Amino acid sequence: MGRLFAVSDIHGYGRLLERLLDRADYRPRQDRLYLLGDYVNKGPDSAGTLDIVERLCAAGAVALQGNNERKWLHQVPGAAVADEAAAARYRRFIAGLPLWAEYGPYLFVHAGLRPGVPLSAQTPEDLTEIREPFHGSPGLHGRIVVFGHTSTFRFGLPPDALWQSDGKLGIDTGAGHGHYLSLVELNEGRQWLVPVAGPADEAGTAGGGGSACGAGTGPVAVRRIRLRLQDVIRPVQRSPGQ
Ligand SMILES: [Mn+2]
Repeated sequence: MGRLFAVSDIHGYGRLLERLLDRADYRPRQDRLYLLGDYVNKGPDSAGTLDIVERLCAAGAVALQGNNERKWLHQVPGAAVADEAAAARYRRFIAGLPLWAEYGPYLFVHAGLRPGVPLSAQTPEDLTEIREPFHGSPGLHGRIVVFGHTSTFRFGLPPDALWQSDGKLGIDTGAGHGHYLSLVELNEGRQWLVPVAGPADEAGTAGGGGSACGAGTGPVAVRRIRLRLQDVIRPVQRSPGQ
């Protein structure tokens, strides 16, 4: 059986994502990879990161829209792309990305869910921007919502830690705020993380060269993580049709 990976809030550090996938020995034919949005803005190379995300999707990964991609649907920052043709191409790619995805008991989404509202009735703003009342809401029966958008340091945790609560797993370790980019493997419970080099560059740079694409000199760390998901997963495995 392949492994199940998730990553969120890459924010222009596509090169760091490639380093993490390489260190984790990600194999697109056997493994599953969910990218939870916010590929662009804040970091060094938004366009180059979208190129990487597009390649990963072509090889089988699933990428969701984040709120920063939705900003690009309205206006692509001129400094981030080579020309209007490139901007149009990125907008088309972003427009084709889903707002959520599910696999087994896992529901992947950029920001979270509005409590009490069926998935089909959630608005794009709910799914890509919500913080509270999602974080404090009771878990969905038999589901684990894997999300980003709110960096875990905002929950009072060390910036490299994942956030876990009732049926929820927050995996944004703050690359967009000068902290860490994390790749999480959900079956065995493992986290690959790398510090982003220096403070974020708000403007972003045109893609193509790649040398500024978050090359990062920091070491990649890997750690076992104890995911408190077993009690949530078990009811799903017993129910028919899953
Ligand atoms: Mn976001």
